[in-house]
Amino acid sequence: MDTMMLQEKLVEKLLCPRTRTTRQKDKQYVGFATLPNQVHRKSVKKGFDFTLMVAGESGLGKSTLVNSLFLTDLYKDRKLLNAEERINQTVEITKHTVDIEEKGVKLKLTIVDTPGFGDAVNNNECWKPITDYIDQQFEQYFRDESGLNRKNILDNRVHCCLYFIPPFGHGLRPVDVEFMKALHEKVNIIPLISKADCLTPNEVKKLKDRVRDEIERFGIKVYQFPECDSDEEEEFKQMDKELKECTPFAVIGSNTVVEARGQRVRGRLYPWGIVEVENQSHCDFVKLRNMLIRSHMHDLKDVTCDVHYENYRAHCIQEMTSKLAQDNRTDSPLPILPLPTPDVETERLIKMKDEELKRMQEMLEKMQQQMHEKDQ
Ligand SMILES: Nc1nc2c(ncn2[C@@H]2O[C@H](COP(=O)(O)OP(=O)(O)OP(=O)(O)O)[C@@H](O)[C@H]2O)c(=O)[nH]1
Ligand SMILES: [Mg+2]
Repeated sequence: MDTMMLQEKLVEKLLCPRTRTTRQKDKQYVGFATLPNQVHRKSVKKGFDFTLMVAGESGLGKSTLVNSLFLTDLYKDRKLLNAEERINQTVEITKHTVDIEEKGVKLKLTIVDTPGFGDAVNNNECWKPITDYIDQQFEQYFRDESGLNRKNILDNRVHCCLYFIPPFGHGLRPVDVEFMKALHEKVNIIPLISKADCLTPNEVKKLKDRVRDEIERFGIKVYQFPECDSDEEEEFKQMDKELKECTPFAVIGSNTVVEARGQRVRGRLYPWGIVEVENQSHCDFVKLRNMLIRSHMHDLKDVTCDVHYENYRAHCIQEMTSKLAQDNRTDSPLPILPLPTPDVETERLIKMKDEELKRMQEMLEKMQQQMHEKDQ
């Protein structure tokens, strides 16, 4: 070995004694096995977000329930309206955001509370402000996604809508059917039987059966719980089965804490006893909360993104392309004037836009082809 080589070896050893071993290791171990951890760490650091909407007739306990759901007083500044003000109340959608942290995991929860319908004499198209709101969020996302700054998009799309059914009737009313049908292509609907403390267990069962039948009969597409994998543990399978059988969840809400069995619990105090919101033999509140937060949040977000938003996007692209085709067909009566030469930056932006449009066009063609294949 000549002096040059010896010197090189010495320098390598002195400067980075661990380099060789690391390199040798790298040969057998690329390191991507840590990717799930990295993704997990990144999302934990960034936090999770979820947008939940409530809808249904006025006075069914929507605001009370969302307040009970996340153990936060969303409405501490709420001013109670007197009867006169209630009559004049206009439909106004309010958005509350709460940051919840549990064991270092952050959740940014957005609640979209919609004042209930039924206050106005004419309830025709009472779902319109709600469908418009959902569409606006899709539109905003679509704009941001097609724009140039795609990195920091604020996602305000509604991931789930809890639809409140009154406990008093004999099932769904025509307005419930119409309302849910107006929403079902746009958002994941989870129907709830509200104020379940008004019903006996037998009545709850009867009403649930009836609502389930009617949902099927009227072709309302409510959120479908995903099938449980066959290799899941028995306990998990059982829980999943119980959850599905429990729908539509019968819920009770309360913003007051009462004393029951020597403990302070969220409940409603009546002259004949106490109904506890979180007692599983009193209502399905805990099942609903677990489902939303623990087990199905990701699926609700995935369905929003992959089904509802994709439908919206495909519709938009279709409209854009047909407008483009129409514009191309109409002969321009204007004389063609020489255009000023765009600068480099403008040219770059135009090129990017063109590529984006081309990608959309290709996607649209692919979707149309898939739809065509499905129809055959
Ligand atoms: N019995 C019973 N009453 C409830 C329940 N949840 C709420 N309430 C009561 O029902 C009334 C209306 O509750 P809200 O939460 O304001 O109803 P809402 O659906 O938000 O009403 P709007 O905002 O007008 O659409 C209040 O007096 C609540 O205390 C429940 O589970 N059972
Ligand atoms: Mg309310």
